[in-house]
Amino acid sequence: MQAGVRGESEKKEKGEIAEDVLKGLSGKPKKLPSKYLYNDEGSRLFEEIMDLKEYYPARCEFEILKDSKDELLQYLKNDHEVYVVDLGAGNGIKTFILLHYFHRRLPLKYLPIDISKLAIDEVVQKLKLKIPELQIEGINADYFEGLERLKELKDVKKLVLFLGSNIGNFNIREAIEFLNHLHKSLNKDDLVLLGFDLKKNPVTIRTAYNDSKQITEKFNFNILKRINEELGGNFDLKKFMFYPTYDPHTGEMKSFLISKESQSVYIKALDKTFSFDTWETIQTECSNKYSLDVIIDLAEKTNFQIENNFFDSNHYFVDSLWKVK
Ligand code: AVI
Repeated sequence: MQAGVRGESEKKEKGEIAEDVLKGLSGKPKKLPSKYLYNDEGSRLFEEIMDLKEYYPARCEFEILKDSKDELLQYLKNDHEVYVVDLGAGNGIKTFILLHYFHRRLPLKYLPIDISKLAIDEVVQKLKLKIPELQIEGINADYFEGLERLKELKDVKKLVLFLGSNIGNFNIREAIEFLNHLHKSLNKDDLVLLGFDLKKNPVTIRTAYNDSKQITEKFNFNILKRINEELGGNFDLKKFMFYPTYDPHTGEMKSFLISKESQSVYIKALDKTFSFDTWETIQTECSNKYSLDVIIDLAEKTNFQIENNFFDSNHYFVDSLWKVK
């Protein structure tokens, strides 16, 4: 058995966060990259979100993976070794469904990749206990560093998982750039399973990001806490409000932190003061919701072939299986 965690990402992130915060808070409108929501505290809060009754995507994807694991296996069963690469693995709990089913039926190696070192450490530990015979190598990296790592795996069949509608946090231009990059990191016939949240009743969507326990609010406020802790900011969290809003036409579910008064915030690491007007917004997240037409278009534009679409019983969510052309 092989188990270990590589970690380069966190050091690099320290310099990047200062640069990105400077850019994001200097822009008009103000915007912070959602990847900074996921420090250890943010990743823990995101796990709580996945257990919320309002946050349907996690439940839908569980149902899909449970019901489609055998059909998925059929696409892999003729390969003599398969690497399951889990981009943005989080706690890996959904992937366990597949690993548990696949590992007795296929020679398998599991590569979970996540920006949170804590999440990776936990997933490796948990798997060591649950499936001791599984080969696993945890990688602490962001998506693009993770894709670089894939290029090293030349002669093995890969199934890349990009689940949980993580792709929805990119806009269309970024999604195309990411998928082109992913395509270049893979070989012909490698497979990708992509989770897309679909357009549906707008109330269902908005409620998923405006939960009654206010965990999503805490999750978004964590980005300001992080700036205070890591960059010496003096954001007074009480002077901001959380405001999630869904546009059923574009499919954009956006979350904002809004300044309730005119105020200034000083960030020591940048030696800079940022002013906020009353009701000025900072966008912290955008979670895109898709139609099937857009998914088909994305696959065509990035040179993948759609092999199958696995839906949950409500057709709220789809795990779309793509093959490298
Ligand atoms: C990780 N990502 C796909 C989640 C989403 O739905 O956009 C993050 C999230 N934000 C609030 N709730 C969940």
